[in-house]
Amino acid sequence: MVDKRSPLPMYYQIEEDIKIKIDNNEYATGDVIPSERDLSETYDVSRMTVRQAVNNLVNEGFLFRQKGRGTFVSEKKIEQGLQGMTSFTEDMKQRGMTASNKLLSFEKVKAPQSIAEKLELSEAASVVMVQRIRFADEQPMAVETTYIPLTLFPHMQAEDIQGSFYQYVEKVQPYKIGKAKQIIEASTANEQEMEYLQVSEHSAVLLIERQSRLENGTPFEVVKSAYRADRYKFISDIHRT
Ligand code: 16G
Repeated sequence: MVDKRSPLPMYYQIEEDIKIKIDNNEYATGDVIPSERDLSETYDVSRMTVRQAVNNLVNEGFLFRQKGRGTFVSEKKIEQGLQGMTSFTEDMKQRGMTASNKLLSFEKVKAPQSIAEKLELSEAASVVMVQRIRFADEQPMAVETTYIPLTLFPHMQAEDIQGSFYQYVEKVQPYKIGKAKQIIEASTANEQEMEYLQVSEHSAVLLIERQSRLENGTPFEVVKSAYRADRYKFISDIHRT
């Protein structure tokens, strides 16, 4: 509940209270939340204050509005740990969801300069460039462009990356995957991402670049992914050293 004597602003307390109700399923995914008028009566505040709280929750992706119908509870975001170097397929399996992919392109091309540098290849070297939409339970979550050195996987075919690439690397080749560097940036979906991720204009996406190495230190992929920010949040444990 909210405390009128608290120094915390009322809109903020209402926001937190609604978040708790979403967390404990009092407001379940897909439910319509009470109207502004009802909420202003419940919390005994002005409609302006309620609107501010609800607007913030809409902007943060906890709620969404539908014209003429009301304000609804969004699906909970997928919480993705940043510790282990897992694959998309493994991440989904661990959550009891089914991963699937739509292969948009599979091409053998000359490595773009920035990619060649990250893969520690000479400029004339060829890479396999793969673009995939990644789905969780048939909902698009991310669109990924993967660059793979052809020298490491000279026989790679489109079918090999139809499923899990990491499985192909570890079981089929087999190589041992070692470690990666990952960079996360905020952005808004471009036209292609809007189409592939089925999100509207100005939707937030998380751009992630992963540069991965085999256990022996050889770079084996550079992956540029755009994850839906309304469906994903990334979590890490940190220690004060
Ligand atoms: C994840 C990785 C990506 C990797 C892929 C392999 C991030 C940000 N990216 O999507 O770098 O290539 O998993 O998944 O986590 P797969 O084995 O299911 O194809």
